[in-house]
Amino acid sequence: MSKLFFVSFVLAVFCQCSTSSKKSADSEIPGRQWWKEAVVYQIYPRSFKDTDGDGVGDLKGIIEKLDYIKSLGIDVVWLNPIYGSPNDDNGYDISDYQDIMAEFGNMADFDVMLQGMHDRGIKLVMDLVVNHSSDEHRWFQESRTSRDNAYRDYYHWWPAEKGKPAKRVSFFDVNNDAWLYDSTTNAYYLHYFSRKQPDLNWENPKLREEIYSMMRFWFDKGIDGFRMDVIPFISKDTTFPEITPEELNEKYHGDWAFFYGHGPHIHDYMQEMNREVLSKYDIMTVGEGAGTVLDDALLYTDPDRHELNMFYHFEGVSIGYLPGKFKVMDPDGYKLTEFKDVYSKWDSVFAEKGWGTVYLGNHDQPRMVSRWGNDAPEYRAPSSKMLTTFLLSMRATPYYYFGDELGMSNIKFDSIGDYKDIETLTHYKFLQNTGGDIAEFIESQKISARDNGRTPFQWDNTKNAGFTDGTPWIKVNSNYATVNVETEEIDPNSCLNYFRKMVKTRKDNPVLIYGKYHLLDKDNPNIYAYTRELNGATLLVVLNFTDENQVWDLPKGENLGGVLINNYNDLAIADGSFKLRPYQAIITELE
Ligand code: TEU
Repeated sequence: MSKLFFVSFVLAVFCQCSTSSKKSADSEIPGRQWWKEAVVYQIYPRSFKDTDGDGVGDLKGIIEKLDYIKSLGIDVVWLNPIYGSPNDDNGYDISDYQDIMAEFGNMADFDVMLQGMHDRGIKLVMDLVVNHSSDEHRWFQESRTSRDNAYRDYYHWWPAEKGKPAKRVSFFDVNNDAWLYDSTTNAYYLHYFSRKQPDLNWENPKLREEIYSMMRFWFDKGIDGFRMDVIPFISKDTTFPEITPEELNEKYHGDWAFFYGHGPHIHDYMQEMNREVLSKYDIMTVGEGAGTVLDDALLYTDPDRHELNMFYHFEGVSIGYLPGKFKVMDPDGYKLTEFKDVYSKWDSVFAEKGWGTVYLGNHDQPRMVSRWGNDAPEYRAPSSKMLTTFLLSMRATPYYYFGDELGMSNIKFDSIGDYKDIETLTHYKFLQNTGGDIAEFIESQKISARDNGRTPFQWDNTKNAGFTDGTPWIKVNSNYATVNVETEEIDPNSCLNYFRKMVKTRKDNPVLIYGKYHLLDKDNPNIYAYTRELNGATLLVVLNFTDENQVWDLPKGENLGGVLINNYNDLAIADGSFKLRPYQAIITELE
């Protein structure tokens, strides 16, 4: 930028206070639903707050922190699985769907927690994990005893006398093999995930009825919805045909998840579940759209099809990894143009029907600031706030991951010994067994490993970040000395207080929820800019995704109105251009 241009800047100073745009009257918005207007806050209970000193978070810990959760302004809590489980995959291996995991507490604690949320106007969404159960579930224990057991057909068995079953890959197996031989009945059973997560057989109507009755049990207790784990995977062609590598490449992008996500009866099951259970309650549903593509979006979410309210795609979180490698980042990072393209495409698919979701972090992802922003000390806070601005200004229900409101970042373990996650541990063993590149793997996991998002929540700067008096089940990030609730509460410029402001800004401005999204300056590799427009009110969102100052020209003929939010205390505008600081994010009115 020329010196001349620099000096010609007029520095306009705006406070970070948010105003609301006047023009969009709520009554004029068609298709309103509470779950479209909700901000969902995801809590990984294992790492939230421990009250009994065993180093594992618990339901009493959530109860203790309900006022904190309320203070964020969020509407819905999504809890990862809290059911009976031997924890091979941290609760995604369920041994009793109608009980509470002993480490987390008991059903009385659950009832108090649910009531406490409802008393505060917060809704609770639970995790529904029904593609598989634990091998310690009573059904599987029965199923494996004999070929004529009443529960045999609750799972997928392949009799060994028919030879080896056709190849299926597992995501969490040291051999990547989804079939495991069981000598008791001389048969193989199917497990897309770990050996301790056998896949349930949805072809069996008795199994489906068991699941529906379990869902009714939780709805009758008063929960407000389900997030449905790998729900597209539940339907399988139970003849288990061979899939050739060519077929996998041509039809399924060379990725088994896309094959698993396109079973023959998936929409029959979704519609049956809706008819039998979901339609009878005022609840919300969101499917984890593993293995789905853009064309599937409306099949699941078009209200006329009576399936789900929302589902979330994986296209966004897959950007920037090298093809053919397991979650290894491109050394050049990700391309913002690709990022914009993906989120714009997933906005447009819901332009007329259905409704989207947006997320940058969850328990399967690294911390959003490390993956999508910049966790260097000087940029951690501004880039966290910038990403928060993005998530809460899109036309989609935001799913916001606990700890991101503090700007928590990746722990970046140096040693495999620090990891707890079955995904990392099995992949490491697989590489060891097959002579893979271990050093590359350890380095790449510092960016992409799931455990980065699972470290304990940082409450204060006392021992273990105030998470536990015992030994935490996984190490605490050492940056807890400064990145924690207590410190951020009293700092008006903290990530925490910015998150609260941004939630309020979204609530105060229905245009940020329902307004039409329009991408600007599509090819700009540094700036993500878009407008949101509803009933004559237009807001402009401008996000600097780089660690450098950027100049961005206002669209011709547009006049700026008030600034709703800004992640810096000042904003430079001159001669029709913004001069944005590193990771600066602003939302202004356009008049
Ligand atoms: O994740 C499903 C899924 O697709 C994962 O394999 C995901 O792609 C991977 O974690 C990314 O690294 C769900 C749950 O969210 C996950 O925690 C479980 O481990 C998995 O299902 C099995 O239940």
